[in-house]
Amino acid sequence: MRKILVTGGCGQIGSELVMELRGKYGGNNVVAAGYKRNPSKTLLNSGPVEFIDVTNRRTVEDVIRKYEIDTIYHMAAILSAVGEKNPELCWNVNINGLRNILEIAREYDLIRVFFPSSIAVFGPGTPQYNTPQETILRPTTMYGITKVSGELLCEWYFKRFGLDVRGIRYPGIISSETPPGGGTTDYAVAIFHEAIQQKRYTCFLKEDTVLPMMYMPDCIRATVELMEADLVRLKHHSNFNLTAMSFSAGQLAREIKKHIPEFTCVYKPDFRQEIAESWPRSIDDSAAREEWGWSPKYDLRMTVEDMLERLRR
Ligand code: AKB
Repeated sequence: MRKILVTGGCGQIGSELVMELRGKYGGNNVVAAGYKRNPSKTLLNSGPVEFIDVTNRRTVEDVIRKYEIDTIYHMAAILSAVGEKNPELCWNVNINGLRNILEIAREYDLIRVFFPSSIAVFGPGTPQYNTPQETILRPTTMYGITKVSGELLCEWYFKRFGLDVRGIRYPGIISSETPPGGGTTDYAVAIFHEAIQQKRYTCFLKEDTVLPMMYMPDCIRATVELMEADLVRLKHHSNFNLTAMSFSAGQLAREIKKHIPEFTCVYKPDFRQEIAESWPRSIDDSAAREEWGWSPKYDLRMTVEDMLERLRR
C-alpha cells in the first residue's frame, strides 16, 4: 500500500486531492500537510494532518520518516498574483521548497513525486492558440519563471538520478470546496460565490480575456491518472500540457446568467490583466492524450451547472 504525503494539502487542489487519494488508498495512508490555513473538519476527520514548511527541510523530513512516506504530491506553491506582489516568497517556496522535496525524494529513495506546473510557463512570445507541448518558454511573471525552472529541475532529477517525477501544466482550476489562493484565474471561482450571494461581480479581468480552464473533478482525475500511468509509455515527465476548455470572462458570466437571470458582471481590470494576456488562449494537450490517455469530461455548461448546484447545497 502506498504511503502518500500531499504538501499544500489544505489548499485549493491539495484538499480535494487528499480526499480522492484517501478514498483510493485508505485514510491513514495519506498525510495532508499544510502550512497556514486551518484544515477543514473533513480533512481532520479522515486521516493524518501535519504542519510543514516546505522551505524548512527538517519539517518535511520529520513527516517522511514518521509515516514512512514513499510518494509525494508536492502541491504547495505561491501562485501568479501573489508571486508578483511577493517575488521573494514565490522564489523561496516554489524553487527552494521544490528542491527540498526532490532532494528528500532522492535521499529516501521515494517511488514517485508529483510537481504542479502551470500555463504560466508560457509567455507573450509563445503561440497563443493551441499552444504546443514543445514551444517557447519565456514567462514574464516570477511564478512562471519558478515553474519553468521547476520543470527543468524535475527533468534533471529524472535524468541524473532516475527519480520518477511527473507533472502537469495546470490551466485555471474551477472548484467549489476550497477557494484558490492568489492566482490570476481566481476570478473564475469568485464569480460563482458572488453571483449566488450578491447577484453581482466585479471582475478583475476584461470581458474578452480568454484563458484555458478545467473543472476540479477533471483536474483530480488527471493528476491521479498521470501518477498511475505506465512509466515506459511516458516520453514527457514533469511538463504535460493539459486542458479541458477555454472561455472568456464574459462567456462565463453569460453562462451563469442562464441560471441566475438577475446576475450582472462588471469589468475593472487590474494588474492581473497583464499576466492573463501573457498566457495562452488555448492549449494542445495531445501528448497527455497519447501518452497516458487523458480526456476531459467537463465543458463550460456542465461546469457551471455543477458548480452552482454544489455551492447552493
Ligand atoms: C494562477 O492563476 O496563478 C494559477 C495558474 C494558472 O497556475 N491558477
